[in-house]
Formats: sequence, C-alpha cells, structure tokens
Amino acid sequence: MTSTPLVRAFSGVQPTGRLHLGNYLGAIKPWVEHQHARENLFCVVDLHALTVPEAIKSDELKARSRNVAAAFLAAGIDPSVSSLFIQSHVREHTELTWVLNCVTPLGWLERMTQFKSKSEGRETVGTGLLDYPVLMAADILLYDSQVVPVGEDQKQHIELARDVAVRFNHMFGETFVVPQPSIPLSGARVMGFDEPTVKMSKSIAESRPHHAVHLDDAPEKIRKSIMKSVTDAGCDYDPATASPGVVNLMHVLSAVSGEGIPSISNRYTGKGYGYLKQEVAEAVTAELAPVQDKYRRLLDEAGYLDQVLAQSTAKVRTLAEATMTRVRHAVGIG
Ligand code: AQP
Repeated sequence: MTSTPLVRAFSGVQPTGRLHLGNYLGAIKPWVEHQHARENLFCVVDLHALTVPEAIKSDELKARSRNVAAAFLAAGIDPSVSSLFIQSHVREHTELTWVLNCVTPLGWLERMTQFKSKSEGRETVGTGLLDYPVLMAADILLYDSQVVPVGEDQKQHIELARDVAVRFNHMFGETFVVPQPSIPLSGARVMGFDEPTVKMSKSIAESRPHHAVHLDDAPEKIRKSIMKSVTDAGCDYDPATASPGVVNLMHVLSAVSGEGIPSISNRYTGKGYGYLKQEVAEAVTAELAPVQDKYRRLLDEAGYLDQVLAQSTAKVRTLAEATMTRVRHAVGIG
C-alpha cells in the first residue's frame, strides 16, 4: 500500500525582537496545531532581519535567532516531525534570491505595502528592504513548499512568491511548485493593545511597553497590558460595529480558547469591558505559562537546541541542494 505524501509547509519568523502574541496566535500556534498533518520546515529568518540594519546589534542577532528557535520548540514544535533551522545556515537561500531577482520586475516590489510602510519617513532605505519579498520567495520555493502558514500581513508577499514561481516556470520550464498561503481564521491580525488600529509589531513594542504582550512577559505584565488596552466609552460587542480594541480582544480570546466570536459577543452583551479584559488576561496568561516554562528550560540546557538545529539543517540542505541543481540547470549556471 502506498501512502499519500504529506503537504510540505514552510514558514518563518524574523529574529528582529522578542516574539509577541501576534506572532504566536497568527503563526506559531496554528503551525503547532497542524504539524502532524504536514511535512514542516520552520525557519528563523535572520537574513530578513538584516533588512533593517539599525534595528540589529551584531552581537545580539545570533542570540536572538537562538531565542526564536527556542520559542518555537517551547510553543510545541516537535522536531521529530518538523525541521527547525536558521536561514543563514543554508547558503542556497541567497543564491536562489539572486536568480529570482533577475526575473522579478522592479514594479512588483515597489508595490508591496510592507515596503511602503517600512520605508516611510526614512532618509535612505537599503536595497535589502525592497528585495525582502524576493528573499521570502526564495525561502519558500527552495523547498518545493506547497503551503505557507502566515498571518494576514504576509498575504501579499505570498502572492508575489506565487507570481515569481509562475513567471520563472514560464521562462525556463517547470521548476518550482507554486505555493498557497494558509491564514488562520482568528489571530490572523492581532492589533496593538495600546493602538488597536495598527498591527501588533515587534519593532513598535520596543519603545511602547503596553503595545504588545511578549511570549516571555511575566504574568503581571501580561495582565497589565491587557487591562490597560484601549477600548471605548460604550458597551458594544457586535463585531460589525464594536470599536477596534474590543474586536481585537474578542479575536484574541477566540484564538486562544477556540470559542467563536458570536458566542463571545453574546456572553458579554450588557457587561462592562473590564470583564472581557479580565477573561482575556487570564486566558493569555494560562496559555503562555507552559510555553514560558519550557522556553526557560531550553535556554538553560542549550545542548538540546543545538542538536535539533544541526540535525534539521543537515536535512533541509539536501532539499535545498536538489532545488538549486534544477535551477542552475534551468538557467545555465554552475
Ligand atoms: N500582529 C500580528 N498578528 C498576527 N500575525 C502576525 N505576524 C506578525 N505580526 C502579527 C505573523 O508572524 C509571523 C512572523 O512575522 P515576522 O517576524 O517574520 O515579521 P512581521 O510580520 O514583520 O512581524 P513583526 O512583529 O511586525 O516584526 P517587525 O516589527 O520586526 O516588522 C508571520 O507569519 C506574520 O504574518
């Protein structure tokens, strides 16, 4: 009897700062939930972190990459079914990026909303920031990934990866698998607790203490940030009309507990927002407690983490080398 091969999924997180609840609910938690139904490659994308060089102190980047890898394991990534590695340890990511750069029209990159928002107000912008989506396309296409689980903010980049794959295949013959995004229903866009009209973000959280809940925050800090979260003066839980802060809290609760938004909205109708905040704070604290415990243990006994990273890197390198052999042959290099 032959078994159907599992769908291969690739996803990554940048080591640009401490991971927050948005990274956890939008990306890591859904990865963990689906990992036994897929073949998974989880990557700490440190080359992406270099696109904002001033945010990175070189002595910190290595440590941050390890911390993100430890957070993946702590959140439940199982290395017996998932590969966990650091992007810069597999050189083919940069080689494929160059090849893809040469087939990607500049206009496609200039249209990316993340490039526009991250370059806004800056005097100079590194070419790497513009090229970020091509590096991301290379990450995905290098492993013949069929599915890319991400938060909603990355949807446009996945569409670009698809377009690049189709264009390359058209120019040089069938070489790449065309990937699909996989976006969770709840938690796909967690908003800042201090400003619920902007996406919760690592870089904003660096300078605003109650913007985010970090995965390694103490329980008192988690409660404080959620209890202080911005709502409004009314009492509206209808997801169609409620203020962004209330909708955000309901989505966070739904993503953590699995309860649907209509049910949460019904339960709270007629009650003050303080009750909802209280429940969200308790649910998030309880959800993160075992993750935090395991995270501390993993960083204390680093040998296990190094072993997982080394084994995974060796495994994924084989896949990357096979793809690059095809690509070099298709374009006539190497
Ligand atoms: N607020 C969010 N809600 C839901 N999902 C989110 N993700 C990020 N923010 C949210 C998802 O987390 C994964 C990893 O993201 P990333 O670190 O690679 O890049 P990012 O989206 O740029 O994350 P940040 O936190 O906003 O970092 P900075 O401030 O450094 O740019 C992705 O799947 C993303 O969708």
